[in-house]
Amino acid sequence: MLRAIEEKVYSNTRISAEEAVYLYKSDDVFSLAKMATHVRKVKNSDYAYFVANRHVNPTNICVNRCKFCAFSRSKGEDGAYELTTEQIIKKLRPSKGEHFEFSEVHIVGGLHPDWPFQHYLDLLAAIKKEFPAIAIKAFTAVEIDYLSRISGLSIEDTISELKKSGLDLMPGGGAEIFDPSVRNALCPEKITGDSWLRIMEAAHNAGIKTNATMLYGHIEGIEQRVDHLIRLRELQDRTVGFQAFIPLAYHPQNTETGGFGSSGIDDLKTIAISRIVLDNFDHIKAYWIMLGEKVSQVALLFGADDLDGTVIEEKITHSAGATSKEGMTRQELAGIITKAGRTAVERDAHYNHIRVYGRQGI
Ligand code: V47
Ligand code: SF4
Repeated sequence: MLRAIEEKVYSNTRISAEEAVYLYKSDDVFSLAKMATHVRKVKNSDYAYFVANRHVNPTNICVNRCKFCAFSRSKGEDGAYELTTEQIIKKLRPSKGEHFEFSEVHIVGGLHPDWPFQHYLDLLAAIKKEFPAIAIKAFTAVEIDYLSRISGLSIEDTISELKKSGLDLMPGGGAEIFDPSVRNALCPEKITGDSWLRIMEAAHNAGIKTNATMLYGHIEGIEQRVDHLIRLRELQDRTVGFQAFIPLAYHPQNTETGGFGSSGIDDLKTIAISRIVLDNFDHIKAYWIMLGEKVSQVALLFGADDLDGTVIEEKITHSAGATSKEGMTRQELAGIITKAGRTAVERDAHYNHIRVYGRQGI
């Protein structure tokens, strides 16, 4: 079967779900890396991207309390927090003597029981007013569904109001695993996989590009991962609205789900199989926060073309035991990309090139 799959991949032909399952079950990671590298090269040459971004989580108070999430708290619980709009704005201002400008702010948070829809609109408008050049990538499909329920607006009108206030892009979180049996066991309060896909389709139709994710390494099986990828591929065929796919390596510490998390081999296989299956996605991100710097570097040889960004402050994975740093400088990111043999490119939120680095990472 491997020969038949290789023939398809090297002639830029789509592989089936059964073939993707076969690749997952194979130990031939070298053939996998070679195939994924072929796809990556056709799409992105030797470029490997990063973005000067900052993550902000306005609150960890969440009515959903997913069992794999160590970040969320209930209202009044120890460790629960809420940031004001002013506190968020302050995080985006360069510190004294610094000329650091972010291209992108990534905003996701818990589903707060009391904040009205207007609070979110005001937050977007305040950021846009002070930082018109920063692209706002905010709110997962799960948050959009929640905002639609608290505002009483349709999904389409909710997205349209957020866009009018400054929303540029949406991140890919909340997808987890679409399969209902896994989803019900992990996060019974969360919107279904079908709803997640429907909301992304609405965002794409409104001209908002989004990302897509898959949380792997918990209780799911290989078939359920592949089903997840195929459903993303089908939606992308219709909308071409996804920018990047980001496999999210589950971190088990302090979670109700527990377990051990993924292995390095599983991380690399998942990157490579995503690259091969998602032939209609331009970018596959190796999110260095979750994979660590070294696995992310190797992931660049397994089909990834993007490491995400400077991030600065990361709470979701670090609450669950991540041992990576919380942020990296542009120079550090360019350095690890260059040392992996790729051409480092600082991009903006829309993948326009800002700076192409030389072979020394400078
Ligand atoms: O939606 C929650 C996941 C997501 C855990 O779009 C966990 O550019 C691992 O979506 N272990 C948020 N993951 C992160 C996310 C993301 C990150 C970077 C870039 C982009 C992008 C999106 O993190 C959540 C959930 O799926 N998550 N708990 C955990 N214990
Ligand atoms: Fe809430 Fe998101 Fe954590 Fe689920 S993953 S509990 S929706 S913050």
